[in-house]
Amino acid sequence: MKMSWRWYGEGNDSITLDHIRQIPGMETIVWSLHDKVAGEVWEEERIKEVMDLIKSKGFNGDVVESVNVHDDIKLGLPSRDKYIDIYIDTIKKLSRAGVKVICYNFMPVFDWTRTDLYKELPDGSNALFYEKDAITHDPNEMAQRILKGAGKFTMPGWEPERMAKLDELFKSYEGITEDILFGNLQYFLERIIPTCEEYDVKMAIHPDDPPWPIFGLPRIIRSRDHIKRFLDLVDSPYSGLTLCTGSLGPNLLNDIPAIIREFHNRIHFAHIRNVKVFENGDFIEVSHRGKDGNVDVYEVLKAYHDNGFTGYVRPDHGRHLWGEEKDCRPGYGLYDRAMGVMYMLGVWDSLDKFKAEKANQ
Ligand code: DNO
Ligand code: MN
Repeated sequence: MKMSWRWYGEGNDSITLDHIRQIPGMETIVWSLHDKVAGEVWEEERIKEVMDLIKSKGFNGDVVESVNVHDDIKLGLPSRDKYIDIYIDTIKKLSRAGVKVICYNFMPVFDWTRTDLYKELPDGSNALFYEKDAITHDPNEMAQRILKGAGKFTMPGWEPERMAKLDELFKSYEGITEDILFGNLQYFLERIIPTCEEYDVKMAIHPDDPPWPIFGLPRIIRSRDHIKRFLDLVDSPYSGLTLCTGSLGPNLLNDIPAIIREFHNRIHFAHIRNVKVFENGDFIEVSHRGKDGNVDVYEVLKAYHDNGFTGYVRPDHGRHLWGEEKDCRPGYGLYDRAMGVMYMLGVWDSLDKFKAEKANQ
């Protein structure tokens, strides 16, 4: 596996490339042009600028998270072709700059959804929290809560301009069922995957977070069966997965190690994060240590290791520690994610050793 770190860019992240350089084992910076809204053209010079900066610090910039998909594509509107053409243009430009994997999602309206960005844990740290009952309220209220919590940072999927038009957006999704959304996703993939094959860029869809429908909106990447249905839409290795344990984890019926073992050939990017699920269905993000939550991170890593996984992996969200929430993006502080990296490397190195010892016996 290749260890990676999501970085929001110069001046847009409290963490610098110089900080990231000091985390052991770090090879890849996961980046994006975060000022671009879905459907906007990405200029070649801007791409080169970021890639040059990343390389100047000794990393590669192989993974982009995300190139966001315009709502018209998800809705299947006639204007989708124009936006798909722009998407294809971006894939070609990213390929020319050396990018290997593009992470994206197909969640209607919202990206990951939480009801509280700073819920205190018993040890005094705080983390992203999802309260099941709070979500039945007005989505506008939810959006305001998130925007307020994010402070000076704009969060992908929660852009204030989009949130201002929330009622309109919700209206346009009326009547969009799971089947229709799958159909629109298939249309998108059938148009882009030939370019991905030609330009050697792998697409990696991110699961829906949380893994169930919210506010009456369908969510289609949320279980083993949904993933299977997705992979069958376009049966090419270039149409693959970002397997996010924190997104699938809140549904305890999702056997994540089994999903990894079944679909490892199509997983290009692994997001690893732990969640603690409460009896009433609420959940909170916790440390990467398996024992701290409901995701057995050891078994997750073992499933990858047993299958010789060589893709990219990153710590996903982390808790906010030692007061860092005052100046970091929600879920994207330095300390907990850095400890998560060390936990994962520790498990991985041990698995390597066990394997070597076994081979020598
Ligand atoms: C949380 C994050 C997501 C992810 C997007 C990809 O799990 O990994 O916000 O970046 O859904 O498009
Ligand atoms: Mn994720």
